[in-house]
Amino acid sequence: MALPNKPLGELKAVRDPEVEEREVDILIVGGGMAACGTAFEINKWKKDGQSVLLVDKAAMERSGAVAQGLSAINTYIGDNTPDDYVRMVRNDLMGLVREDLIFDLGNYVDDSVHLFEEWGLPIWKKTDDGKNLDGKKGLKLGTLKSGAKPVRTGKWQIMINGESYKRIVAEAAKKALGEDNILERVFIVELLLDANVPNQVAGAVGFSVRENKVFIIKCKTMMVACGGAVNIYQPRSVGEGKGRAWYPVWNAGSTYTMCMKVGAELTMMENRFTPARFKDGYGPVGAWFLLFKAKALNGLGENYAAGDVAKKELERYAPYGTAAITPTCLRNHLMLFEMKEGRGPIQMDTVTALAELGKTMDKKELKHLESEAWEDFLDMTCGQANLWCAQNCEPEKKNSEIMPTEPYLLGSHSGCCGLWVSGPDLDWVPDSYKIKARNGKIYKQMTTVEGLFTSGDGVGGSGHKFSSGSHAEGRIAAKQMVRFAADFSDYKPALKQSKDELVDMIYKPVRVYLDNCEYTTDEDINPNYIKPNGMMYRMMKATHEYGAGTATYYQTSSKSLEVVMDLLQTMREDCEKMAAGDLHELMRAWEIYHRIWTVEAHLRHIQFRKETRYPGFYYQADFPGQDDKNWFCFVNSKYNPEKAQWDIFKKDYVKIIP
Ligand code: SFD
Ligand code: AMP
Repeated sequence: MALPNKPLGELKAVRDPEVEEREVDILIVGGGMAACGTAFEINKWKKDGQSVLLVDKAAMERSGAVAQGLSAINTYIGDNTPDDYVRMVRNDLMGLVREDLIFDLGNYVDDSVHLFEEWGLPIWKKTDDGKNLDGKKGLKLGTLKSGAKPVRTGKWQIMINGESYKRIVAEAAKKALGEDNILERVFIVELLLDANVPNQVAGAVGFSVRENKVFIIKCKTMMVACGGAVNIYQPRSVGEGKGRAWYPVWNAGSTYTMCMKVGAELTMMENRFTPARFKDGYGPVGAWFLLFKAKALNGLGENYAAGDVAKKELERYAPYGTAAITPTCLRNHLMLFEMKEGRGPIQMDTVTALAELGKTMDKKELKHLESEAWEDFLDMTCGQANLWCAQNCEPEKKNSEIMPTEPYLLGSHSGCCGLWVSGPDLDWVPDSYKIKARNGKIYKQMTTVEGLFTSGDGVGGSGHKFSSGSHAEGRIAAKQMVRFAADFSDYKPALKQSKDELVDMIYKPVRVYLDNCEYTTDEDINPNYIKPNGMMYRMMKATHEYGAGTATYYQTSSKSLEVVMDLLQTMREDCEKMAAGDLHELMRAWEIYHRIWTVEAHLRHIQFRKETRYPGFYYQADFPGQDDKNWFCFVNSKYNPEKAQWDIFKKDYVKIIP
């Protein structure tokens, strides 16, 4: 259960925290879309006596990427087919995806959307004469499940009134799992392997950000769904706006770092998402491009994406570039091309789009259309609406600038980095996509570490799941974990580390602080330690300048990668000297630690893949262009926790859907 909000100021950390030890059958780490899916589903399948615990670093009602709400559900199959869904994702991600995972998800995702509607999420509906009805008006046409038609923006996306989306989904999850089986405001720091059974996950350790307490939790099986990685690169925002980013600032790569540190195989960590967004406010562009049919204009007022220069540029990346829908990275590439040629900045032509739509509308409908434009931001990125106000921007009168943001790592949106997981145990799934546990059985979405599952942003090679797909994946994992815990009901988790060793590890930054803080007059500056804030600046500066950040128009080179790798190595060593005076700072310390490991994995993968697979997301100066002959394959990596060594290698891609 959530602890009440703290009084003013952060709670000072003490040298020796309380320790709470727990043991459950199934542990869910994270409380976002995927984890809510698991929490909702698991009770239906759970065997008698099986216990479940969910741990979220924040409060589930507003944690994770959907915290602010969303204005669209980007994956709803509806009248489309799962085969076609695979083709769309494959093309958008330049040919290399796990088709087994995507096809499987395509069969389940709509059920989650139907549940959201049943729980009270307003989904816009289309009338027979082609009008859009939102909110309560939309409800009158019935539910999607009963046959009502959604308002499609693109082929896959549907519009919602989603300011309270996360609250609705979290409420159902909490109700199903029971408040007593949920720990909020507990940050998980590390996963723990079993002392006796090789390569079996046995638990996790973390701490409360509301009281001086360490939690040591043993389990038979676990799902880690802590979202993607944000703020691993210097954001474009500066000063007091720095807390603003596109993806959720509190997702710090915990999924990737914690799983890789126990030896789980990663895949496609070179992939990143650099979204084109409304400049400075990070407002989404999807509704503008797809629903309002707006065009992007270059600095000369030209619709550059429809011009000959763009056509020629896209032909270089055939067959993806020449497909009916240009992949997301190549849409960015065209934008960057214009900017580098001196034809920036790029504008979203909101004025023409609204004027065109308004031609067939009466005054009242037009007013409603304008409010929809505002609501698109207010539902999910309200800072962008504030910025419009601050800039006296009325979208029907003034266009707004768009530009690619800093890079993010994620596996559920328009990116596909993450963990290598088992495909479903079906005859059409290649053996190389199946991971067998020690009993010879296959558990879908299990990583290469036994008993360790992931979903949402954690699953690699299968982007474009978005909020609905992440929830559905969480539900799939729930059934698999129940099976795993039942099949291994005799297994008794045993930890390698003692209670004291784990507390020493988690509270080390606090003790470094307490031992040294009185040495200087300003506690942030000290020869014996570095604060997490300082470490954040160090990391961001290094990745920004050498790791294909915005500083270099997303370009890196072999030499730059060598430099950044060296810098990151030193940072990892210096993390031993991080200091935290209060619980918030302790969380910051562990977040930056997770970020450094995650971004190192990202850059190691870029370094290994000697081509530029995703122009517009990043460029390798010494290896421009795609090299299908040598690199039409996955890149996977594995960290060996015993030897502290990385292994990075190619893995075959198998085309399943013609
Ligand atoms: O406009 C720890 N997303 C969109 N999805 C859609 O369907 N439609 C949209 O409109 C989407 N757009 C969008 C989206 C996200 C954001 C931020 C914006 C716009 C501005 C994407 C989805 O939101 C996303 O795909 C899913 O939420 C991914 O789900 P999941 O479960 O993989 O991640 P999460 O929801 O962020 O949850 C993470 C959880 O982990 C917790 N956590 N807990 C314990 N210990 C730790 N160490 C932890 N670290 C993290 C978090 O608190 C959270 O609960 S649009 O761009 O297209
Ligand atoms: P975004 O707001 O950019 O996150 O986009 C939301 C959804 O719309 C995602 O499924 C995108 O892939 C899709 N999308 C955004 N812009 C375009 C575009 N110009 N063409 C096709 N699909 C788009």
